[in-house]
Amino acid sequence: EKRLSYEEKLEICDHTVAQKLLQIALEKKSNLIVSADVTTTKELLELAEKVGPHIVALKTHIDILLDFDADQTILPLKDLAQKYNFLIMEDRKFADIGNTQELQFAYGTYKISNWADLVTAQVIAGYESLDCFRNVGVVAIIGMSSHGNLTDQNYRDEATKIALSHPNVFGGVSQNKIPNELLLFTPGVNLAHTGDGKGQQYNTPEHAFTKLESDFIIVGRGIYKADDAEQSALTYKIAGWNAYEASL
Ligand code: UP6
Repeated sequence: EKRLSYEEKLEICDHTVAQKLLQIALEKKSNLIVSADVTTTKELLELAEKVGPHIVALKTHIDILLDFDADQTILPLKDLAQKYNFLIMEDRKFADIGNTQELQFAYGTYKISNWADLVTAQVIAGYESLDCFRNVGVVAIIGMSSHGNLTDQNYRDEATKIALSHPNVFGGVSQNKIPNELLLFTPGVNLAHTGDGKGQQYNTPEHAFTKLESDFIIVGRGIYKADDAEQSALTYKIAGWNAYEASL
């Protein structure tokens, strides 16, 4: 299979969230998603303000915030998303039966269904566990970046079948190629390090686009830990876009 451009992906990925991400990518000439793994609302909003112009989506782990408050956290974040034209991707990695996921998605402190444009979900609980994510786009966890993970080829093949067949799913997180009908999101990207001493394994944007034919890179510490997060976001944005163009 030939590596498809974002324009070509627009023709075959018809989920509305996939369409939005691809359109933003083309408008901003960016395939960068920043992982905002910070623990206060202030840091989250400051980061979003700095990197907003350069990204297609901001990825959150909303449950690591010490001071989450729907009005103080989500309303200003939504404003920034609109101002800078990016989507909000909650990296919840749901991994339970459908009924429990439905509750985790819409209830509790975070009420993710009220604000996330897309969420990540494991597919370990099977096809029907994904039925509850109706008003959102799902990125299925197909393969993980960490050392010693259990997502071997057989697991990934079975996970890919679920991702391809479920109408709520439009993409996958993986460190391997996935079919063209899905958008591929690749975390574990860092230009300065090969690991974090805690199992994370890093590759370069070139690896993601050329070897994996990825569509979007996800960068956390490479950007939010940098002295100048905005400059670093720009560096990864340019590296990601150049690597994408070189891979065509
Ligand atoms: N993430 C991975 N690997 C996966 C799936 N998700 O690293 O296989 C997520 C992590 C983190 C981000 O939960 O939020 O991507 C990577 O951050 P980093 O760039 O700081 O390592």
